[in-house]
Amino acid sequence: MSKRILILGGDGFLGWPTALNQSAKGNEVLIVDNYFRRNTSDEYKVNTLYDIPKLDERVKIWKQLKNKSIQVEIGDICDYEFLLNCVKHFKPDVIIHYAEQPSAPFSMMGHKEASFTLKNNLMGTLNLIFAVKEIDINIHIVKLGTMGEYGTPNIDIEEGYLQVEHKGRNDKFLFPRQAGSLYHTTKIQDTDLLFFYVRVWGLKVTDLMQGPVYGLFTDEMEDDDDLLTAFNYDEIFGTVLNRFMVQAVAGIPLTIYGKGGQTRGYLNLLDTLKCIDLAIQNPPESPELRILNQFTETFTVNELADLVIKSSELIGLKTRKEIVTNPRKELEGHYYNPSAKGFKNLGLKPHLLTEDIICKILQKIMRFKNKINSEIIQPKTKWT
Ligand code: USQ
Repeated sequence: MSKRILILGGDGFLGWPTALNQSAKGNEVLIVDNYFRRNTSDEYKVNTLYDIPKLDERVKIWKQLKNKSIQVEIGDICDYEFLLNCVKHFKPDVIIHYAEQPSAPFSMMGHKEASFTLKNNLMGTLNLIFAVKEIDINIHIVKLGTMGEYGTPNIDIEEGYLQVEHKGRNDKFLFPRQAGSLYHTTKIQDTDLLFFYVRVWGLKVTDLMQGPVYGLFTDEMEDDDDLLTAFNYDEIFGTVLNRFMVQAVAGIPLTIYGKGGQTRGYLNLLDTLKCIDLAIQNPPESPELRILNQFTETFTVNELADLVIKSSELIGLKTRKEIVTNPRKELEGHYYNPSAKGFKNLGLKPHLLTEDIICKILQKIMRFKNKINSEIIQPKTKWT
């Protein structure tokens, strides 16, 4: 049965492909976005790999190609009346919340960026909670959290919760969290807000602890370049593997921050779409903060760089690693063993990272090689 899906932040790297994917599946989609990423990319001169048309134009192209409509509302979810009206009129079954400032480096640039990140992320989440309470408490909130909420503890990372035995007694708590940036801290605070209102009002929430996402391909974006999603490779908004692939194409050495032993859980953009769909298909039946870890495999930064170098060679590109002083404050070698059973149990069949996949993405990036701005690659934003 078709569902009504409201996507907050539907113009972004993940929001746009999610909108197309859910529309292709026959669901009714409304995108809400305030163009934060486009405006900020312009302001900080860190533009995406290629220009993308605005949403009204992109949904027209989608309609022409697939005869499916996607609705669009441009506005800021920190404006409560605006968000409330969107929820009231669209009557969603599910709200997917991507509408946050998503960059760790951005949040560490200075007071202006830190306070924006804090206000934007927490106020957006609070407004969403109140809008759901006011319109329909049964709306399923699918919230994008991050694996970075857990940090890099020296024990196995469970999915959301930890059973603790203390002085002969037992209880279940949210897994201890230790963020590595102000951005990650706001995600922890989002989780706390959601957990509080699940307990007092009975919300139904799926909080997805997602690792860094890579990729550029989804079935729905293949027919027209104007349907491609925003692709950042700069030091502020680009994530590590996407950055390495652009660096390989541009012939710039791969920027390893410090020792390169930092381990994270990664996933292909295709698997993000599948995880979101599995979350939508399997809502919590009663009030719950359900937490799922959303990644498919773990790599160190060095392992990622080696894979990119090997894959580049296969298509005649030459690149190498270069150690740069780590601009961040983080462990550069550590234990990392997170669980990811939840999505496996729901039926996720991952697209694992192979040389073949990297070559395909590299070849796509090569089409835009002359647009790469090498000025925006080296890290400038320092944690301390
Ligand atoms: N790194 C490098 N070289 C680079 C860029 C990054 O060595 O050129 C290292 C970083 O120091 C870090 C690791 O690669 O140890 C991952 O960095 P990243 O920029 O790919 O990821 P991060 O800043 O943690 O944030 C990204 C997304 C964020 C999401 C998060 C998931 O921007 O929205 O929440 O990945 S996670 O990392 O699991 O918290």
